[in-house]
Amino acid sequence: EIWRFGLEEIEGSVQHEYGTRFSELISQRTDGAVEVRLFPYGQLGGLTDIYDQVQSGAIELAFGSGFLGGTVPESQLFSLNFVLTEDEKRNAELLNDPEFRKHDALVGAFNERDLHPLAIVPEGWQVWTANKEIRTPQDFDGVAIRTMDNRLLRETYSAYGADPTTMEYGEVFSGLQLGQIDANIQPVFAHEEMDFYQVQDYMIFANQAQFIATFMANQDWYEGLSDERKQLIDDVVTEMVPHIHEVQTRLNSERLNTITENSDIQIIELTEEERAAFRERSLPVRDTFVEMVGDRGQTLMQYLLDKVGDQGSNSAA
Ligand code: 6CS
Repeated sequence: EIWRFGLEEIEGSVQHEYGTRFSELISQRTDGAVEVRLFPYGQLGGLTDIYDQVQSGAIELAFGSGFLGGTVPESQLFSLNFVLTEDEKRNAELLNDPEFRKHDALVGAFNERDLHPLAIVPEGWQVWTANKEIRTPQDFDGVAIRTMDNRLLRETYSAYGADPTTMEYGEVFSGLQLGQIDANIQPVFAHEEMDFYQVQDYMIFANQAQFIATFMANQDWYEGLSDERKQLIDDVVTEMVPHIHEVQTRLNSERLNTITENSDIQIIELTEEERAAFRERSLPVRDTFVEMVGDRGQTLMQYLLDKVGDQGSNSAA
């Protein structure tokens, strides 16, 4: 039995580490009866090709992140800025608490598109790079920043004062190099492994959001699994929450070292006051999110805001 698993990232990435570990655990616990076969980014076409293939059942499993907004609009929840806490581990636990992960609104949103969500995987802070210093929304004026393809991200970066533009992941390096775009948003490991940092001058930590992907299955395939297999997947994804948190924090910090050793990129960390200016501009985008996706999205966003409560970014400013 083969389970095909489409990744949005290349070998060595957080998603690849996740897939590798998932595959080992599934193989061990089925005594080799199940082989999970990984398809790193590029092998199945572009990002939306991966989602099309898991929706149609051509592959059983896949990751979906920013570009998934076109397929499952509610998943743009994971693109919202300043909603979760500044504690990455806590966010990972919150998102994978069965109360959220198995929430009717989340499962319903994916099921409506022939998908089933299995786990929510934060991959590190979304870090900006640019060819100029960015500390304020005014600094973003006239900056063409590449975002993943969803309206929520475009609205967010417009609110920040930038000119958002969408581009396929595999085209970002040449886009930056040719000057079609001036700025980019990625977790640190991706800035490194895709060589983006080599064509950017500044790296800006605003801790405005984590990069969050959903590990998902084809719905018919998932529903056709035996209870035993479903339980196995549930056990494995649950065990992997602390594991992948450890992996992503280690990868991101190692890759930051690589970046600073191999380039003279300037690292900027925004102060609380500087962050607050962006946070304030992000708040109306929550309403846009609800207008765009309706009740299920609102329920899920409100669930997270309630859980985060006073300790969250929600009330930090
Ligand atoms: O920016 C992107 O399009 C991609 N970046 C990462 C780190 N993962 C997948 C995503 O599609």
